[in-house]
Amino acid sequence: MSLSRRKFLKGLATTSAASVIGPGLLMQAAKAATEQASPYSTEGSWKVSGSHWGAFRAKVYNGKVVEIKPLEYDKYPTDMIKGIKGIIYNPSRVRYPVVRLDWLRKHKYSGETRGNNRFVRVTWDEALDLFYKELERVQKDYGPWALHAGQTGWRATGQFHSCTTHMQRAVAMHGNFVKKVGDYSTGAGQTILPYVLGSTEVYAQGTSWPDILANSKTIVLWANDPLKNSQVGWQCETHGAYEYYEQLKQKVAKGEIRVISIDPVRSKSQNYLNCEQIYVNPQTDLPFMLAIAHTLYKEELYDKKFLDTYALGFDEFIPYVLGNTEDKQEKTPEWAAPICGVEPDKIREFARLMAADRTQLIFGWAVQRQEHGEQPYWMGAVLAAMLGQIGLPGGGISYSHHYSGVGIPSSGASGPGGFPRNVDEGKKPKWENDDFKGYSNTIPVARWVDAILEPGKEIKYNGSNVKYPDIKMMVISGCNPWNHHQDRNRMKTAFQKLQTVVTVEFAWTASCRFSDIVLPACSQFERNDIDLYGSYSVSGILAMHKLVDPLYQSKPDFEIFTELCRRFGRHKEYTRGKDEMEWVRELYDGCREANAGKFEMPEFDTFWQEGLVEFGPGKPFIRHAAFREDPEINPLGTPSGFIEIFSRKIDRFGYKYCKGHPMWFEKSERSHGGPKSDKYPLWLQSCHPDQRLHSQMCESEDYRATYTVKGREPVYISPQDAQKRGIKDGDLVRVFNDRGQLLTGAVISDNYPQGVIRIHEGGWFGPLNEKVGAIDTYGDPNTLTQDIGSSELAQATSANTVVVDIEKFKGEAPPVTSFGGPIYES
Ligand SMILES: Nc1nc2c(c(=O)[nH]1)N[C@H]1C(S)=C(S)[C@@H](COP(=O)(O)OP(=O)(O)OC[C@H]3O[C@@H](n4cnc5c(=O)[nH]c(N)nc54)[C@H](O)[C@@H]3O)O[C@H]1N2
Ligand SMILES: Nc1nc2c(c(=O)[nH]1)N[C@H]1C(S)=C(S)[C@@H](COP(=O)(O)OP(=O)(O)OC[C@H]3O[C@@H](n4cnc5c(=O)[nH]c(N)nc54)[C@H](O)[C@@H]3O)O[C@H]1N2
Ligand SMILES: [Mo]
Repeated sequence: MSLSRRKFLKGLATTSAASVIGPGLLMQAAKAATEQASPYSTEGSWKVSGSHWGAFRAKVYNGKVVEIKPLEYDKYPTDMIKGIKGIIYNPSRVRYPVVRLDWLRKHKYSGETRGNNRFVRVTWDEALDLFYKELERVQKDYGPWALHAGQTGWRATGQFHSCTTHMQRAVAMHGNFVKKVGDYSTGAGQTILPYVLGSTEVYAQGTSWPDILANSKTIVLWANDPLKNSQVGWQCETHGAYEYYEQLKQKVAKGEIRVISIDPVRSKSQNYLNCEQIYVNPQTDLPFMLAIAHTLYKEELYDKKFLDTYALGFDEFIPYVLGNTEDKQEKTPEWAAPICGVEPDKIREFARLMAADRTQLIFGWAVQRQEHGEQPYWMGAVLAAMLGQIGLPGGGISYSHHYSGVGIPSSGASGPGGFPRNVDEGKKPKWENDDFKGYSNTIPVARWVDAILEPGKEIKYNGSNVKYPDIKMMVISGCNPWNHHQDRNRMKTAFQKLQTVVTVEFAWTASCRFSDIVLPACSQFERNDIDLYGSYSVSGILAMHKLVDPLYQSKPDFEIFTELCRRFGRHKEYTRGKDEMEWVRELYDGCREANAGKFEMPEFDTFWQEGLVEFGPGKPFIRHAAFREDPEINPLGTPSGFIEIFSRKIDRFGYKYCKGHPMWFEKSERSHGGPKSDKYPLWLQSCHPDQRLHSQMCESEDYRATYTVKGREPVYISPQDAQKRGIKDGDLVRVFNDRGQLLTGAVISDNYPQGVIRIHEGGWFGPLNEKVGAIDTYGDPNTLTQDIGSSELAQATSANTVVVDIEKFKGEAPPVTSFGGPIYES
């Protein structure tokens, strides 16, 4: 035990008042165990840091990270910890500032060759001068409407270095730009639910797991795979939810709780919990749900009193269920069965089961990442209202329990603040022009490629109109648009129209390939930072020690943007005169102050040495309980204050695909007998990867090798579909539709039903060349997905509305082009 630690603990014993919860630093026993096991005695030093994948100790020897171990606090570390070292050391690192050859040497921005991956090395000063010159030119020749710096994404953890924040502050100090609203995760859900339940729900703390485990008799995992998706967190993940999954598994085994997974696929969670599944055809949850409502209504299993007290619009909705509206179609189980693939009796049985006792519905997000994705979320709330258990422990509805530790009780402590994203108060950008010339200054996040292709076009969005700005330049940081957006060939066409793309990255992703200026950021492991430990649990504050110096010519985003701001004399304002460690210290001290009297925190230096301050166990919480207790005093944030089964507001928008109450709309593409399935019989789901965070860690070579097939991303396929096409496990296959084609390696698995294949999102796009239509050599599912809005309401991504076919690849396979960085030209 270090001297300072001993002193600190001693001090604590004498000073801490009874009402004050003492800080838990790293548990002593656990720490002693690691000390014995090796860390502190062997050569090299051990440092604490954290990531989306969890907190860890890294052994640094001779300036190199040689070993990474999960922090002892983390009882359920993810396997992905093994991939972290490879994020630092891999051939795809962005090493030097580079500029695209044709953009630099030819005229008119050479959009036609953007993506050919040919780059020229330049000095930092040359690169930053060019970047600055382009910002100036765009503001001067056009205006703020021509610059899009608004795409955001999963960046790295760390409150100070959060790179999108750095980019957006620096660019905003220079001039205004086009921003985005919403995100790819929950675009449809977060737009519809405020009308229905009064908040986005998707990012809300949910009912505590202990209350669910103690009270639920049935848990419905609706399109939800928490075991897979809780491995990562928005901030450093504690993996505390896995303790509850373990308890749930035991309760399932003992028959105390029934868990039912509503999913076309046998998920990782289902396999782990050994629970039941109701198989539904992809994208047909609505007919299934309407038939459940029909059963609840006809069999009088619904809670009339709850609906009367807490909800509005049931009377306007139920005629649709009964077939007394325009479509004259009664939504019986017999009607639903051929569409959704669930037998009528099974639908009735499930409706009765949910109504019989305490039932907790827990939705995942993929089901709203599809065309008309607003509907299943709205309909989920309607079913929960009919069951009448909203606001009860272990009952009602959740849309967030698979995300970043939602459901782990929150400590109630305050987390640290961050680096400011905006121009300081009272200050104006260098270019003050905020005239967007009639274009919208904010666009729905997933519609930016539309904007590039059709500037000036007007679309409907959430009760208003959006007029697409004429984007000429993009600045990208902390996200990988060539991962997150849909329809690569359409993106290629759009990018040919852009004049300038600047990307700040440490990994040479496809977004770098399709850029003109690429600036090498260092990774999070090459700088000091501070993070909240547990996004929702607020379990503690974590130090993120710099492990090694920035590799090659890379720099922290903070330094890059300080240097950009220096070019227009605003660097001091940008940094506020503080360096990295001064910022980290200030964020810690601010947090310490905010928690004073409630959660005692040690001095910064002690914290920094120890690595973690724990806040102790959290307090239980029941979602919607206050509303249930008194809906007059604690109304929901909906226009009426009640649950809106019918929304007058949405009804008045007059939209075609989002009307006054939830409805079933056929999709533009659907497997299992739906549109286009005769040509392309397979549904492609692009779920979130089990062994990555989106595209992050795909560059990690040894770890990637643990799941690739013949060096390509796996495609999961049912034995029946494989057999029909003569595909064997491990074969190289081509997946294709009218939008594109890609190569992947087949993994045959009976977790998948006929007609369903999966390629995880985040596989690095590896086009054979920059031309529209070229095959993707690695397996990025967005080569095949559709780029359409969910509806006029949310205009969200519809990544899961796509059909494809697959065949065994014959002939000589092209090499994978995704990795290894640019081709350097002189
Ligand atoms: N088909 C399909 N598409 C999808 C989805 C799907 O389900 N299916 N899911 C969607 C969803 S929900 C999401 S959230 C998005 C995710 O899309 P993104 O958030 O765009 O994906 P990431 O791979 O996390 O991209 C983050 C990038 O930031 C870089 N980065 C990390 N740290 C730093 C840093 O400190 N400095 C700098 N300069 N760069 C850094 C990483 O190297 C990485 O390239 O994808 C969406 N796209
Ligand atoms: N390991 C890991 N975890 C992550 C992430 C990651 O990249 N890796 N990303 C994080 C982020 S940013 C997000 S947004 C979340 C994403 O969280 P989600 O969007 O909930 O996750 P997915 O894995 O895409 O899908 C969950 C389940 O939905 C099912 N499903 C898909 N379509 C349908 C349908 O039409 N009907 C029904 N009933 N089921 C369907 C799938 O088969 C799958 O089992 O995950 C987070 N967690
Ligand atoms: Mo997401």
